[in-house]
Parts: sequence; C-alpha cells; structure tokens
Amino acid sequence: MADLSKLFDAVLNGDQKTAVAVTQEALAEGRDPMELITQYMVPAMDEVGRRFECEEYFVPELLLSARAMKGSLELLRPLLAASGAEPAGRVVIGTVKGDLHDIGKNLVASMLEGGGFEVIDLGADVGPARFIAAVREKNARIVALSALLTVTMPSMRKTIEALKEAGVRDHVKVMVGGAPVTPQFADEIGADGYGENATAAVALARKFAQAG
Ligand code: B12
Repeated sequence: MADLSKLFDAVLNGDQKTAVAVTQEALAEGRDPMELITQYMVPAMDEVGRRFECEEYFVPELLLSARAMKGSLELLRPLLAASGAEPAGRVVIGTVKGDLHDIGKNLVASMLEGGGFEVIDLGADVGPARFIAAVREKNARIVALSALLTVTMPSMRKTIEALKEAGVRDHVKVMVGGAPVTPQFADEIGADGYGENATAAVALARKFAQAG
C-alpha cells in the first residue's frame, strides 16, 4: 500500500521524484486523486507557506515544492478531467497581472474540465486586455480570476473594471479565488462569486451556467 505521508513529505521537501513515484503507486492502487490533493499535497503546501513566513524556507524551497506538486498534478490532471460528461459551458481562467502563482489556478482549471466545462487557460500574470480578448474570441460566459498575493488583489478589481469598460461585463459571470481573497472582497470589487477551493469553483460555475 502506498505510504501517502511520503507524498506530504516529498512536496514539503521539494522532492519531485518521490512525489511522482508515490502518486504513481497510489493511482495504481486505485486511490482517489482528490484525496491525494486535498489530504496530502495542499496541506504540504500550506506548511511550505508557514515555513516561508517564519523564514525557515526561502524562494528556492518554494520553487522546489511547487515543482514537486506540479509533477504529481501532471499525473492527476487527466483523471480529474476524465470524470466530466456534457460540455457545461466555457470558462476563461487566469492568474491576474503581476502574480505568478499558478498551482491553485491549474487545479481549478482541471476540476472545471472534470466538471464538464471547456476551459480556456490564459496562464499566469494575465492583464485585463487578454481576459477581454479571450472572452470575445471564445464567446465565454464565465471568467475565473486567481490571485495569491495581497498586492495583486487590486488587479482583480482592475480586470472587472476593464471588462465593464470594454462592454463585456454584462455577458459574463466573474468568479474570484485564491488564498488572500475573501467573499467580502469579491463583493467589494463587484465579482459574481467567490470560491474557496476547486470544488467550490465547479459548484459556482454550475450555478452560473444554469442561471444564464
Ligand atoms: C508555491 C508558492 C510560490 C511559487 C509559485 C509557483 C507556481 N508556479 O505557482 C513561487 C516560488 C514562484 C512563489 C513566488 C512568490 N511568492 Co509564493 N507561495 C507559494 C505557496 C508556498 C504555495 C501556493 C500554492 O501553490 N498553494 C497550493 C494551491 C493548491 O492552493 P491555492 O493557490 O490557494 O489555490 C486553491 C484556492 O485558493 C482556490 N483558488 C485559487 N485560485 C482560484 C480561482 C478561483 C476562480 C476560485 C474559485 C478558487 C481559486 O482553489 C485552489 C485549490 O483548492 C504560498 C503559501 C500558501 N500556503 O498559499 C506562497 C505565498 C502565496 N507566496 C508568497 C510570496 C510573498 C511570494 C513572493 C513575493 C516571494 C518573493 N519574495 O519573491 C513571490 C511572488 C512572485 C509573483 N510575482 O507571483 C506569500 C504571499 C503573501 C501575501 N499575503 O501576499 C505566500 C502566502 C507565502 C507566505 N506565507 O508568506 N511562491
């Protein structure tokens, strides 16, 4: 039986090789991909963040942990996406301008795909103009914005304002998320919804799709 505490340790220690090996072993045993993510990988990343905050870890350690988590997610992604059935709608997703954190955004994108949505993933550090262009080009009805830094949260507001100025705000529902984002902030900047995690993102997208 795969020892999943090794997955936690591998992400925490930035050991991509072990993270991938334990993930492969767990999947071969039929373990639930979401269990691996929510019970082991995300808590490990939280601990990485805690260590960074108290200066036990620095940027190189963050990068190694992120690499380990990404390696494992690569294996899980197709499985998350495989559970979907009918295309439920089109979502444009990206991490906002100035912010390079893309692990959570990638997880949300995979879960949305798994929930049957067509996802146009613009990547990280995405300015308002690119969101607007993608919404127009793909005729998307949902925009999902991610931010992990308090200093990039204002980019979410700017993106929503730019959608208004471009005349596309009324055609889309906007959801926001990421560790520093709160439901209050979502209200304040005029977003249509806030999601705490990838599962909440899918529930919100379904609600939006049904409403419109
Ligand atoms: C890995 C990491 C990095 C990696 C990112 C690699 C990558 N490709 O993503 C690197 C090394 C590049 C990095 C850089 C920096 N980082 Co950093 N980083 C982290 C860390 C440890 C983990 C983030 C993560 O991936 N979490 C795991 C994922 C799964 O969780 P998540 O992103 O929160 O996403 C979930 C939810 O939030 C939600 N969600 C996310 N997006 C969306 C969107 C929608 C629409 C919805 C509904 C939901 C949703 O669903 C996701 C799944 O459940 C965090 C600490 C932490 N615990 O958050 C710090 C952290 C975010 N970083 C921090 C800092 C300070 C930095 C740097 C400024 C450091 C520096 N001095 O250079 C730079 C900034 C670079 C930049 N311009 O963006 C601080 C931010 C502090 C703040 N309040 O602003 C944190 C909190 C660390 C800390 N405790 O101090 N970082």
